[in-house]
Amino acid sequence: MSTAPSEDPRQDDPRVEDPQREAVGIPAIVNSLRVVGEQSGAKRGLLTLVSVNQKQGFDCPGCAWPEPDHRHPAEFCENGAKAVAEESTRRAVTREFFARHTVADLAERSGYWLGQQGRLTEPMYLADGADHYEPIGWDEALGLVADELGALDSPDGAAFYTSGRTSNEAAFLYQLFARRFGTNNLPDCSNMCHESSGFALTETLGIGKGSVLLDDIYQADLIIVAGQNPGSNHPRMLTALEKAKRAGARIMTVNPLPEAGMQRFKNPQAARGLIGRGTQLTDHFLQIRVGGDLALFSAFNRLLLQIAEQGVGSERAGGTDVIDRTFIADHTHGFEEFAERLLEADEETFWADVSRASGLSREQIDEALAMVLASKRIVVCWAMGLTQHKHAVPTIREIVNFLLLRGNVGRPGAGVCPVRGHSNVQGDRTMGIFERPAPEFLDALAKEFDFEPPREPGFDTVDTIRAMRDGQVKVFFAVGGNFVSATPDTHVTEDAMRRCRLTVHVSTKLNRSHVITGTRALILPTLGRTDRDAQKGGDQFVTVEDSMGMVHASRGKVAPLSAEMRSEVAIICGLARRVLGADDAVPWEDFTAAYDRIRDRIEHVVPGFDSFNERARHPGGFALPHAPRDEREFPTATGKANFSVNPITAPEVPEGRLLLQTLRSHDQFNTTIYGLDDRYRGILDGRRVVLINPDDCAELGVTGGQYVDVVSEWEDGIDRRAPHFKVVEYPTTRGCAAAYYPETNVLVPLDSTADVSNTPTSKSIVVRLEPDSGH
Ligand SMILES: Nc1nc2c(c(=O)[nH]1)N[C@H]1C(S)=C(S)[C@@H](COP(=O)(O)OP(=O)(O)OC[C@H]3O[C@@H](n4cnc5c(=O)[nH]c(N)nc54)[C@H](O)[C@@H]3O)O[C@H]1N2
Ligand SMILES: Nc1nc2c(c(=O)[nH]1)N[C@H]1C(S)=C(S)[C@@H](COP(=O)(O)OP(=O)(O)OC[C@H]3O[C@@H](n4cnc5c(=O)[nH]c(N)nc54)[C@H](O)[C@@H]3O)O[C@H]1N2
Ligand SMILES: [Mo]
Repeated sequence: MSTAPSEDPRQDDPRVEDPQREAVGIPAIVNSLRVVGEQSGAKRGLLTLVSVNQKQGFDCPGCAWPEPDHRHPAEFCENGAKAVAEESTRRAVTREFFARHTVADLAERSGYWLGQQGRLTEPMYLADGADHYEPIGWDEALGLVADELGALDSPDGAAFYTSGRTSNEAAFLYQLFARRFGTNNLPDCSNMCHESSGFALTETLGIGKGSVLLDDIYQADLIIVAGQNPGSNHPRMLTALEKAKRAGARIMTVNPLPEAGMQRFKNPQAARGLIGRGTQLTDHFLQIRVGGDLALFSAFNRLLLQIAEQGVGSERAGGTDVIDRTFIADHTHGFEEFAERLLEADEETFWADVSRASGLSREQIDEALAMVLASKRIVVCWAMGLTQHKHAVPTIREIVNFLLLRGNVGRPGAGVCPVRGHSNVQGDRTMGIFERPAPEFLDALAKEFDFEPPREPGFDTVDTIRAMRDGQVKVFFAVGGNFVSATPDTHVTEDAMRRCRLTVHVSTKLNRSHVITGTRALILPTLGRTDRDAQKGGDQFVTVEDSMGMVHASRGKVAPLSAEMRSEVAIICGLARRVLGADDAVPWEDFTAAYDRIRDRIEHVVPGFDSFNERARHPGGFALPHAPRDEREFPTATGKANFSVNPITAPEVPEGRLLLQTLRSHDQFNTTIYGLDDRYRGILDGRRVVLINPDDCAELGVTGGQYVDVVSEWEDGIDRRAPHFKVVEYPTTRGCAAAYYPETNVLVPLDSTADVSNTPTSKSIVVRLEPDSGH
């Protein structure tokens, strides 16, 4: 196996082939078995794989796509298999490993190499001025964190980060601990991910989550997949889309890239997928400009309003009313203002704006609209292609307008479907991991645990980086994740981390955040989703919530690699006791002994968790209530679903520049690199590529195969440079480019964030190309 051993960009030399036109099928199966065999050994690997997503098994640690009710014996995908293999690996990072490698040496290695070293197996400590991490006992380690936290002037001098693999039980206790300690500084990966969806949906529908269940996907007439690459990032979604198509749905895909997964799908769980031609998924592909979705949905909405104005019976309306006036009158607010403002501009100005922002022709949009008009039940799915822009929140609000116009919320086969990333990122938020908690949540927490939680909003991810940079936050504590590699402006963030007095990571695998440290640092090894979790009260299970609000149990099966690894719950409870003292009234030890006791408390605090312990044991779990979906009730400020006014805007790109989006390859899970291939896009054996339209290459005077530096431009006038990227001539939209994250995070300015949600604009960065600087 080739492992690029160092951070040195010059060692990366990818090969380029033609992109593929279909996804999954036999190559994916072969690839998953290979990866699992390499990491875990054939037997442990297979034992693990057969338990993934089974009703008595563990939740796949990969993405948040839900499990169908009738499970296939192999309810996992190639990338789920890789996620499982990464976690259940037999490779171990031991004290000898840390004795062999200085921290400076590890900081020179690639993230890929670090991850490949295996599971972390005992607590390690980096003392002030030391070159090496050294073993430390759990008591001493937790005592050290307690001392540093105790020495802060204010609880707000600490930040407690969460990544989305944390279980509901651990997340609930973690936020309880942070708030009893006295801060709402609970940044999480959501801040960089679906925060824009959360804000837009809360404001318009009253709940920041999706409004569809899997059955709605199966019953839809039209599914619009915008800004998402499910073939790599939510592969089991392709099975659901295939099932929907077989039931008569049509699929519209909106993306600057023709992603293989959305073209032809060969279902690995069905014989026809192995030997047949597979299923053509996309019926209509809108190859949009990066950042053009607000313009596209505004165009749909204006056309719908115009047809509606022409009246029932007009030819284009097909004899029926194209908007659902009863639904609008009974359930929504703000329709008149929305309609008036959208119809305000004259035709010419409006369509010029749409064309400039979206790059789409009027014909393409009309063709798409015909599909909309032909569909009674519409679901819109989206992911990072929509959320990581300056105007992400208005874009998603406009999608809500689009669905509300035809009453496509709160009835079968229709609704909003933000497709979440990490397997429990949605659950963590439900459990109160949020820097801006709702007052009702804090009230319930206060009552249950008899204390006064802080009410001031805390720092989100971007504000945490600023606060570390400015010396306000001095202790950084993370449950999961890889903060320095996932966040923007890598050099700024790394300097900010180095300014901390103490950085602590509760982690399964080694990553860059362990080697870019504060004055002192700790690595605390934890059990993952696949590991058996034995406590005083016997083997424990945890629960997670998927992207559709289904909560279910997850039971680890694999014997942990070392007795020194502790569960997240045990670590958080141990820390809470040390920090809050022997007198603290919360029974932290009891919680560790039996997680049922945590679930009893969650039931008292979080709505929708009645009889939690009983229902968590139901095979398949239970659905959380969702008032808009279940009752067409909208718990917003107006008590109705809110239409909103979202003037068209799109990123401005000066002459000779490109608009860069940073995305995932097929062989990674966020900052965890599984391998160096992006099979569907035809990129092999390397990652430093920049995909550019051949016509743009010609105009910019570069050719495929040539190496360039990518330099971003931002209003602060600082040039941020990502050196040594191979140009790949690729069928992306004119004026746009694409390259992988995290290599390109150096290009994303810390201050370039989405309005309202403060999410870094990882999908729209203005860049220029310069000759390869060779370093
Ligand atoms: N195997 C695997 N699974 C994963 C992950 C992983 O890294 N690996 N990550 C998990 C996480 S945390 C998340 S959040 C999800 C991410 O899932 P995705 O959002 O699918 O991930 P990205 O690779 O960021 O892909 C963004 C997609 O949006 C498109 N796009 C970019 N800009 C625009 C735009 O302006 N408009 C439109 N319409 N499209 C655009 C890109 O071309 C690409 O197809 O996946 C989760 N699942
Ligand atoms: N430029 C750019 N930047 C981005 C994005 C982008 O599209 N472009 N996407 C953003 C998105 S959507 C997200 S969600 C973030 C992701 O940000 P993070 O969630 O911070 O990053 P991950 O890479 O998912 O974290 C991986 C690490 O988590 C640890 N880990 C894995 N499983 C477990 C577990 O069960 N328990 C514990 N305690 N630790 C575990 C391992 O040590 C592993 O190294 O990145 C964001 N950053
Ligand atoms: Mo994410």
